[in-house]
Amino acid sequence: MNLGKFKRYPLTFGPSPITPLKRLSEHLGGKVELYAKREDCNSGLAFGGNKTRKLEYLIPEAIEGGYDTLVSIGGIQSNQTRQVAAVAAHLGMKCVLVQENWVNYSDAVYDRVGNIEMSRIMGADVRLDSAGFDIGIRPSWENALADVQAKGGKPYPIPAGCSEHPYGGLGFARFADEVRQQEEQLGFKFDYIVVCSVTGSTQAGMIAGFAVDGRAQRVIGIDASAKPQQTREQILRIARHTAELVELGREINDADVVLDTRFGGPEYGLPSDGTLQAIRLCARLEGVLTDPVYEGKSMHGMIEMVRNNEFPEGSRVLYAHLGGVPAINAYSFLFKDG
Ligand code: 1AC
Repeated sequence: MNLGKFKRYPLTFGPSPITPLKRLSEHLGGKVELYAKREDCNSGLAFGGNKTRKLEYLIPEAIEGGYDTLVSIGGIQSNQTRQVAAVAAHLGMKCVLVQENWVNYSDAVYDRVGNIEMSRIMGADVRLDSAGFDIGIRPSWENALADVQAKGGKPYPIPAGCSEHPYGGLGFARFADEVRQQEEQLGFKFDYIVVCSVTGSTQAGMIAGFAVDGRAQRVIGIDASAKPQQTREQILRIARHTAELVELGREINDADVVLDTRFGGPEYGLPSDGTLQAIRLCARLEGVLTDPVYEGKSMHGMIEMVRNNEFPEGSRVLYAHLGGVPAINAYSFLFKDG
């Protein structure tokens, strides 16, 4: 894999830590060892997260091209937009964020706390839009790009989750290399990697990156879009493109995309009872927080897979914590009793 030919602007602290989830592993019977790779604390920029890792490969183009405004999109509680706002502030750029109405949920202050609150504090121009959930290229975002241009600015386009950006998969291809280096220090290899998927480039990058040592199909995506067909198509397309970019030397095929669709419901952004139970279990056993939109769903998936003996005994499983926790503030009603 040739990642070295791409410029990378460091926004993260360095390799994100891998920590054992010992008490959760024991609680689930002790036959499988669970670990977490902590993208939720990968950077000092507004709590970081998976998008910060992806942005490292987009930002060189934005700087070298003389762009002055980062323009991105997500739901009201988007982690993507919070991380783009942080990077813009860090670099002294302007930031325009389109926040669509992706989630059928309205806690009293849903549009005022958590991610969106932080983006506003960091100075982003936050624009609410009534359009519903869709992970593709959105007219509202194209309008925002045109608006910046019409006002004399030079907008740098960053689509939802960075996913449809040509370099959107590179950050998580590099994640695989980072894991390989950490495995050398740990003295063992992970048998499975569990990751939440919605817009696709996190899993896609991992597929390309772990294909290097034959583990593409060991990346278990847990769908949290509740529209898995679109997510799956996007993962495959981005993984293929990323594999070509990094000169993987082999095609990514349909079988390389493992996307579990059992845990994404009832809708994007709405937790099931299982999601909420998983959030509480992991929080109470490990002091590790997850959220109702992303990591709570992948945590639920991993816990159920252990309970159902879907991982062979003795497996070491790496849970990718992508850093969606700031959204939890917007769901305070669900946790009013803990
Ligand atoms: C959907 C990209 C996504 C976010 O946080 O906005 N994960």
